[in-house]
Amino acid sequence: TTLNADSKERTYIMLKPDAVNRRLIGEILSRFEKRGYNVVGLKVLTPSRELAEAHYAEHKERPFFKGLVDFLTSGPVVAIVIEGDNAVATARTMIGVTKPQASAPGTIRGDLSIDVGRNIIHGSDSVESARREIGLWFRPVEIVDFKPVDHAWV
Ligand code: FUP
Repeated sequence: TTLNADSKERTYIMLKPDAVNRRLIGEILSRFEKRGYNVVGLKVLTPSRELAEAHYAEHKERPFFKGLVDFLTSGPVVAIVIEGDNAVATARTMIGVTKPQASAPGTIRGDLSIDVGRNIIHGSDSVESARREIGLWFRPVEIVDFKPVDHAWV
């Protein structure tokens, strides 16, 4: 696996309660690791309503907002910070599009989901959103400064 030691771009990835319930954590995390990204933040939590609403604030006037927040707060999620070259855009490509049935096979949603309301994963849509979302879900001390080493012993 190639390690991109130079780029420190970060994105916020979240495995939603359906992914956790379906025991897809390892399957999904492994795709990012195998692609060459570093996991620099990782935790399991059941989000508060306040946190879920803040995360999806841009959708607060949409008809699906309450259902979306009900769903996100229904059980544990996995909050993840992924770091590496072009992390935001590449993660979005790996995830697929919002509607799983329009997501190509080979993408995470396209391989593992069929329902827009249960689309298993979130990924930040821009570097600016990533900064905001990482700040919402993580304290600075919960994110590591990961420097890939030369490979004599790993
Ligand atoms: P994405 O960036 O692909 O996660 O999509 P959006 O930010 O547009 O939507 C966030 C979440 O709202 C989706 F993951 C699922 C939910 N949603 C619906 O339930 N119905 C819709 O029509 C659109 C989004």
